[in-house]
Amino acid sequence: MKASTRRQFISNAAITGIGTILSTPLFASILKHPKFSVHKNNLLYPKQTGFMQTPLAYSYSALEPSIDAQTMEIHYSKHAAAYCKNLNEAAVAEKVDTTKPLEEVLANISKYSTKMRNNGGGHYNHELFWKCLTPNGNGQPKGSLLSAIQRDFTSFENFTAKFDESAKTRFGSGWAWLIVTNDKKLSIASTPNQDNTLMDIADIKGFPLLGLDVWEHAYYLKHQNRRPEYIDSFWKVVNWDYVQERFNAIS
Ligand code: MN3
Repeated sequence: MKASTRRQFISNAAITGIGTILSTPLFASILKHPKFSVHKNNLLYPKQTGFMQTPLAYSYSALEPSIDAQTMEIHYSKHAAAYCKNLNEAAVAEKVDTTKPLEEVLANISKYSTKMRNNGGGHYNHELFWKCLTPNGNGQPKGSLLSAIQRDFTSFENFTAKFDESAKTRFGSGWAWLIVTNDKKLSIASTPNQDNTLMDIADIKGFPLLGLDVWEHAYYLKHQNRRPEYIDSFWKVVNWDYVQERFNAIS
């Protein structure tokens, strides 16, 4: 087989593989939705400059006293920046088209390197996390999201209790998630390291609406070993409007 033909064959095979996973209703609806296209969602932007960090919509100190300024600054400008840099290196090495949604890579992450898994997940998770936070958190979801939470967890209090449990019991480093599963139910999941529920290797799969970073780097300066205290603080700064926006995109 000529090199150019082989390249085309490999390329076609890759597209077919992506197509199989993305043909599930959940992923198909996410990727088609204009809010989640690369250029409009402001989550992964802009075209032809790779995967970039979105500027924070608030200052480092804006989430005080729930999350302190020094933690936010180090978390955003060091930890998350490193995931972004390493993701872009992996994207070059593994010939990822960075004009396409990162969700496509994550949905096929078993085909990529560990570096891609750790940093593709790390970048996506943190970009999501910053948007899930706001200094103007009002503590409660509303409308269709609240209805869905009440439908699937009986009450908002039951939901937060289950989410708290998931976040507290994640051993070591990882994330707690509120997700929409393929059968359009809300569910809670937890993933280790920088994995997330979009990944084909995840135990529980679904589209993440809300994520909480429970790595110690996210809370140790202020809350030290008191992860439950950090989780309580998190609820005071959740951006329910953004969570609702993500829910709308796949409802
Ligand atoms: Mn983090």
